[in-house]
Amino acid sequence: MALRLHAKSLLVLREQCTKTFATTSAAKTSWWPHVEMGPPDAILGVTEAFKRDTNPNKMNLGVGAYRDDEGKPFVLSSVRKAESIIAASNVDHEYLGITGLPDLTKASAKLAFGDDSEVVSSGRNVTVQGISGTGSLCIGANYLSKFFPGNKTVYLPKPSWGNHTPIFKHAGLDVQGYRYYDKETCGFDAAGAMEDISKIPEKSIIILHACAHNPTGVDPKPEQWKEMGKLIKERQLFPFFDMAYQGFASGDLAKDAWALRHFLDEGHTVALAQSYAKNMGLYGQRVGAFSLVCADAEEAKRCESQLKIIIRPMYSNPPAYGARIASTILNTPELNAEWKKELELMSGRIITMRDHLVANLTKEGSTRDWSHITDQIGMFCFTGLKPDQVEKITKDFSVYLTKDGRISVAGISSKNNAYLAHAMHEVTK
Ligand code: PLA
Repeated sequence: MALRLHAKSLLVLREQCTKTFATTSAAKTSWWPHVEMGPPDAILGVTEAFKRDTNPNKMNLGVGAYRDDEGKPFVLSSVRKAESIIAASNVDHEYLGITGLPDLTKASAKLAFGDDSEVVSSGRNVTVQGISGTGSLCIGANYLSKFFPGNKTVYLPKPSWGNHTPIFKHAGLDVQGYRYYDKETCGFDAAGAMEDISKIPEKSIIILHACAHNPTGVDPKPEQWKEMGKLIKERQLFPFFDMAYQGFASGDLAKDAWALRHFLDEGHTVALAQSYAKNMGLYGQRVGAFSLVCADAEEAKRCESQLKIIIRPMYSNPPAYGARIASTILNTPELNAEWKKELELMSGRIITMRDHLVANLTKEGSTRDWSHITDQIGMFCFTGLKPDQVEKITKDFSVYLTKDGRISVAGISSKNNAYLAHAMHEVTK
């Protein structure tokens, strides 16, 4: 059946091509008559629509990009200072090695696993620079596709970041899910998650959001992480942590890495994707890292050699500038201290915006329970707005968010918080 269909579509394609090539000699050759218009991206497409809107009150709560309280993009002062240091140091523009800037990858491993981590001191990790979080996930996905010895299926929390599915599918892995979010409580569905995880076929891959789960803003509590860790061990699953928001959830880098470090303490060997987009505000610089924690240093060396073979044909070697900024901040004590304060400032402003939003909704006279807005953590809030309410709030108030009802709290300011509350109340009352 599938074969017949395939043969039929090939026939149509051949007819279309013949038509194209049979046109007058002056006509441009078309190779792509069969290429259909694709849908806009679920997250970045929201920004495109926002840009087209002329309403002066418009709000972009789609993509997770931090704004200051004036609603402006925010460049960290630690980043500015790192840039001055780099400018003054007269660096050249030679290629980095395939695995990136060593000062960055070493510091990234310590940032994730801890300064006194046994993993780092024993050399059990291989850490390579990646093109931000997405590119680091892609390196991991391609590595697993090629070398994972078990069931090449990735289990994602339901829901997960929208780009996870295509990243793993494009690498040739199967994608399935496990229960995670409870719509009734707007919280973690612990019982559902544990039940589903306990049924995942042995030796599969499980994706865990290290902190500040996207899109729900709902993280398991330490006790629940411990239970998940045990189950994952029992099922012999391979945990792949996506840590795109370290420091952005609680403002504390170590606290946000707790779950990952707990898994390591329990003897799990894991994969990890890190991003400096959010916590250093280096969105467009595309700085990140991919790590594999192995059984020993010798295994790590072998895996590193294969990661290089995967990276080389994709983009040869990673970009240097953003890597130098992140590395300078991580490796210069004064800048590091300043960065930590700025993380507290950013995560603190987000928490304040959550509090104000709930207060403003109450002022509007909303009688709904909005406590999940303050219970959830990190950049995003899963508001519970239904697709028709999302459509209405965008159409009537120029408030842009993703269809699943997720808002980037980092995009709200003191100035437009009340406007958002008003709009949310109008579409939900
Ligand atoms: N992993 C998760 C869970 C993410 O939310 C994001 C970004 C990434 C990885 C990758 O980010 P990076 O490649 O920029 O480092 N999610 C954003 C942006 C903030 C996006 O969709 O690209 C979001 O709005 O969901």
